[in-house]
Amino acid sequence: MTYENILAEKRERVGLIQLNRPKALNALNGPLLSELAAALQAFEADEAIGAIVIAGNERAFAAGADIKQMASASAVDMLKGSFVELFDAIRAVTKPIIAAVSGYALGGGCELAMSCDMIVAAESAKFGQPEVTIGVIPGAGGTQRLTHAVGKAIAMEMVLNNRMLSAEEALRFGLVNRVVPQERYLDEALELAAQIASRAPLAVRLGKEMVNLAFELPLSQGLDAERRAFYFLFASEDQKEGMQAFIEKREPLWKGR
Ligand code: DAK
Repeated sequence: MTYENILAEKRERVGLIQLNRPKALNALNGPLLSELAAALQAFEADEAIGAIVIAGNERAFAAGADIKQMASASAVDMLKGSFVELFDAIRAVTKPIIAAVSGYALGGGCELAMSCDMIVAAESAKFGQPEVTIGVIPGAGGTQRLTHAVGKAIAMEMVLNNRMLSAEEALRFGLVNRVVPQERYLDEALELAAQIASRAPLAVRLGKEMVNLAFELPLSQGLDAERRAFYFLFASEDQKEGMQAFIEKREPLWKGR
């Protein structure tokens, strides 16, 4: 499939999606959001893909929703728009998604990064929720996921007063996994994704699902769900293969079954 606002390619078992509206700092307009959702769905359906990387460019991961498109929108336009479609699509992806962030990740761009499973940040990365400066609040997780990640004090400053976090601050507050030299951010994200894609696919899938459940369920229910998922993996061929390979001192050959 060819796209106009993103680039999508396969790098062995990793699906790489690059937002590609550089002149608008990758502002998330309707067509870009729809293409991103379609590319994610395509990689999710592709058995050869084990993990996905979403990146922008050096100057911007994404500077948020396209304000020029949004300025005259009605509440119903927003409700029916592609933003909701994209974030629903992301939630449906069972494969790990890594955001590779350089430059601005603002508003919906920060929310997009936070809706991924991990974030690799370049030294230049800047995270912020500036919606209050244009008369709204975050609408795609910027008050919720952000607060889970950085805690109430910093989230309040970001949401109420447009405090931006540098890459180092984002690391210190637990928003990102690692900060790497500028020229390495995409390669680091791709290498991390390739490593994860080389693990047992069903275990990776259930591991992601269970970590995400920790944000939804009380501890006792989360622990029960985890235990059931653990038992379930003993019904997989990959559990037999993984343990046998360990005993035989060889690399496992995963089937995803
Ligand atoms: N939208 C549209 N165009 C944008 C943009 C944006 N968010 N950000 C930048 N651009 C465009 C600029 O207009 C400019 O275009 P031209 O004027 O050259 O045509 C070009 O990108 C370069 O930007 P600047 O000239 O402003 O570059 P600077 O280096 O001076 O400044 C900046 C960079 C990132 C600080 C600045 O561009 C900026 O403040 N941008 C806006 C950041 C922002 O407020 N983002 C939050 C948007 S609100 C939803 C859920 C969530 C959302 C929507 C819906 N639903 C559940 C339905 C999300 C909302 C948001 O994200």
